[in-house]
Amino acid sequence: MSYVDEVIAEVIAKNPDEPEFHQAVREVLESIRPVIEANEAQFRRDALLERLVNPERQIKFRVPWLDDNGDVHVNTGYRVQFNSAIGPYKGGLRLHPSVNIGIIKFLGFEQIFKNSLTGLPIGGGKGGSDFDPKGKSDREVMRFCQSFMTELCKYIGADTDVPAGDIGTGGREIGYMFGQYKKIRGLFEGVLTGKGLTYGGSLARTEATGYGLLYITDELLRCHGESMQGKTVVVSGAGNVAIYAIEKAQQLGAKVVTCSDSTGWIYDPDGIDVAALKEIKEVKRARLTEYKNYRPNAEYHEGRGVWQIKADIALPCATQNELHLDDAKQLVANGCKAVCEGANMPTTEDATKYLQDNGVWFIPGKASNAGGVATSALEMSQNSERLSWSFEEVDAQLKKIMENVYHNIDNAAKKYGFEGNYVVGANIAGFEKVLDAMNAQGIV
Ligand code: NDP
Ligand code: 2IT
Repeated sequence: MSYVDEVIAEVIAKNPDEPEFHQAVREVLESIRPVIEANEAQFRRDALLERLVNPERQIKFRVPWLDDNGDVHVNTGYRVQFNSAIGPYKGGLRLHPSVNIGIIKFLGFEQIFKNSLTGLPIGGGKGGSDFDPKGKSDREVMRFCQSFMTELCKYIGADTDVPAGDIGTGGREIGYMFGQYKKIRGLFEGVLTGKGLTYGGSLARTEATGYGLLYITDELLRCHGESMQGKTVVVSGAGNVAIYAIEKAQQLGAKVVTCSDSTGWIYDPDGIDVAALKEIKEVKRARLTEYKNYRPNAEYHEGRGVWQIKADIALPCATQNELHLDDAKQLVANGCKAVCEGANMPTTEDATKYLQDNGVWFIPGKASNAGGVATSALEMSQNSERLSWSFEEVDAQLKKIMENVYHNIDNAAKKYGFEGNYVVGANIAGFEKVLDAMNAQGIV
C-alpha cells in the first residue's frame, strides 16, 4: 500500500467516529500525494505524515457554570494544539452544541494549511465547547466564558497559542474571555484576537473573513477576464462571515439574493439589505423570520434551499457539509461559474468533485476564508508593537494577502500539473512551508 493510503487508513482506524476529521485528512493527503510520492521512502522513514495528522497536544476539560436560576450546568471544553512548526498555535473557538473532538480536530487540521497560506508566522490550532450560546442571557454567557477561560488560560499565551472567534464566538464572548485571562494571569497581552477596539482589537478584523472571501473571488474572476460587477450571488449563513461577504459583494457591484440561518433562508430578489441583516443578527440576535418586517417583498422559507436559486457565484458561509451533491448539480444546471468557500469545509467531497468536473471554479475554505486569521495575525503584530493601524491600512494588507493566496494556490496547481484545481493547489502550497519548517526543526 502507498504511504499516503496507509496513513489515511490509520487515521480512520485510530480515530473512529470522527468523520469530519477523516474527510479533512483525506482531502489534504490526496492532494499532496504527488509531493509525497516523489520521495516516499524518506517521508515514510521520517514518519512525516504521522506527525502531521497527530496533534501536538489535545486538551479536554470540564466547564461548569451557573445559569440565572443558580442551577449548575457542565459542558466540555477543548483546545487542540495541532502544529506549531511555523508559529504559535492560532485558530478560533467554536461554541455550538454539535462540537466534539472530531469537529475540533478537522478544524485544527485545516487551520495548519490555511495559516501557512497567509504567509504569516502562525501555527494551527482550534478549540471550543458544546455550549450553546443561543437563548442564554448575557450573564450566563459571561459565566460560561469565565469558567471556560479559567481552565484554558493555563495553556495559552501571546507567544504560545492565540485563540479567536468562530461559530458562536464573537466580540461579546472574546471580551468576557479576555477579561478572565487578564484577571487570572495578570497579563494584558495579545492572547486572543477579535478583541474590541478599546482594548487591543484591530480595525477590520470583524469584516476580514467576509471581505477577504470577496477579494479572492474578485481576483479569481479578474484572472479569468471577468469581474463581480453585475453578478448574481447566493450566500448561505447570516453570521460574521456571511454578513461581511454580502456587504463587500455589494460594494463590488454584485447582487446578493440569499442568506440563511440554522432554521430557514431568505430570497430577496432586490438584493439583501445588509443594514437590516446586521440589526437582526448582530443587535437583536434574532431569527431570519424577522427579515420580512424590513423587506416585505422578500421570501422566507423554512429549512435549507439557497443553492436552488439561479446565480453566477455561490458562497457557502455557514458550516461544514452544507452544500451537497444535489445542490452542486442544481448550481451547475443554473450556470454557476464559481464556488468560493467562506465557511470551513462547507462542500461535501462528492459535491466538490462534481463542481470541479463540470468546470466550476472552486476555491476551498482554507484559501478563501484565510482573510480572517490573516487579519488576526495583523492584530497580533499591532499588539506586539503596541500600536493600532488605520482601517485602510489593515484592509489594504488583507487585500494584498488574499491576492497572494490566489496566485500561490494557482501556481502550485500549475507546477504539479493540476491547473485550475485550487484544492490541490491550496493543499500543496500550504503543506510545502509547513514541511520545510518541520524538517528544519528535527523530530520534535
Ligand atoms: P457565526 O456564528 O457568526 O454564524 C454562523 C451562521 O451559520 C449563523 O447564521 C448560523 O445560524 C448559520 N448556521 C446554519 N446552520 C448551522 C449549523 N448547523 N451550525 C452552525 N451554524 C449554522 O459564525 P461565523 O460566521 O463566524 O462562521 C461561519 C463559518 O465560517 C464557520 O464554518 C467558521 O468555521 C468559518 N470561519 C469563520 C471565521 C471567522 O473569522 N469568524 C474565519 C474563517 C472561517 P444561526 O444564526 O441560526 O445561528
Ligand atoms: O476558521 C478560522 O480561520 C477562524 N475561525 C479564525 C481564526 C483566527 O484565529 O482568527
